[in-house]
Amino acid sequence: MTAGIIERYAAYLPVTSATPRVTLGEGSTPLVRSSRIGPALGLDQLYFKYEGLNPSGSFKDRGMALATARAVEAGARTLLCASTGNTSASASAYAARCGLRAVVVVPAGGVAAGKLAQALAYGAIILIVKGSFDRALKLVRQVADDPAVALVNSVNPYRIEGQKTAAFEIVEQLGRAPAELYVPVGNAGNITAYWRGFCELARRSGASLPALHGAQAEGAAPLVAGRPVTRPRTVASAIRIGNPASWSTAIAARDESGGTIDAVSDAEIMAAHRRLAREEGLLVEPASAAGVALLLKRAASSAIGNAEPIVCVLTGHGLKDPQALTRGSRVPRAIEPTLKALRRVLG
Ligand code: AN7
Repeated sequence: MTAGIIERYAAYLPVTSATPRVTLGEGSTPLVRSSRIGPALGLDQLYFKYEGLNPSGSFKDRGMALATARAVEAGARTLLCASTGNTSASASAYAARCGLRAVVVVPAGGVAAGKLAQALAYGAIILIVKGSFDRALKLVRQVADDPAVALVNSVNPYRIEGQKTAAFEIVEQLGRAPAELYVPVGNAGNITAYWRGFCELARRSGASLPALHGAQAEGAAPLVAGRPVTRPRTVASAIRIGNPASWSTAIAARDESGGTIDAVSDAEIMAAHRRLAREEGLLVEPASAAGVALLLKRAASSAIGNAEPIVCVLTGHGLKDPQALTRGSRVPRAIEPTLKALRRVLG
């Protein structure tokens, strides 16, 4: 049996022996060495942390396992969140697991089909609001005083604590800390959590610290602009966020690590998305390609030098957003089931 993140990392998490070991088998995701993108960039040690292989298909499951466990321990009956999709899918899954109710608040027209389907299938109550993710988050944050309702957005400190285990795993898998880590940034909980995880390891075992490079979409890049974006726009719906909750900790992660937070265009995101699928066999949703797009951009301007190993975090699975996978492709027509027709294709 695969132990979940609470069981594996209890010593480094805010849990006691009384905290339920809630798990769907999250974490323990593969660190896949690049086979073609790395060599094309002259990078020998480029890796992808494939977080899309978590139980609900995104990195959110790490923090959600812990947030759910602590909610159960505190006697909550409902998990509440605002979401661009993956948090809602994850909260819905863990709520189902524990016999809790999930109430997820999502922006109208702002969630990829697979994620909405997940929340429905897991039995969540879905509230579609006329407004952005930022409005939805502002709304749910107002329900802070009801002990029966646990808010499980990354403003919940257990989300960040659970999520930091991804940094622990990367160091275990590499046998050292990477020199650089690339991660997409939306509400900025993930970059915050990685930095906390790496810093804790450095204190505990003297591991070195990576430079963190956060990628925002050009049309939704408040941390790059230095001010909130009222109408965030990008093909990468997961990171269509204009006013990140973990703003100051993301900036601290950037500055303390000697990294960057930079914007990539939708075209760059979709080009990276395509290369991951076609050159690596790694299917991700558009937001997850943003970190790789930033790596490609920095490599093109020779900003990387010989910093290795490099890890790109692939945050969500490609099947989350089937529409994005088939953009610009033609679905093939049916052929006769004859050898002749097959040979015509094989050449
Ligand atoms: C695939 O689900 O905000 O910077 O509500 O789904 O920690 O927000 C999702 C974010 C990156 C950005 N990649 O992470 C939500 C939500 C994927 C994501 C991010 C998200 P944060």
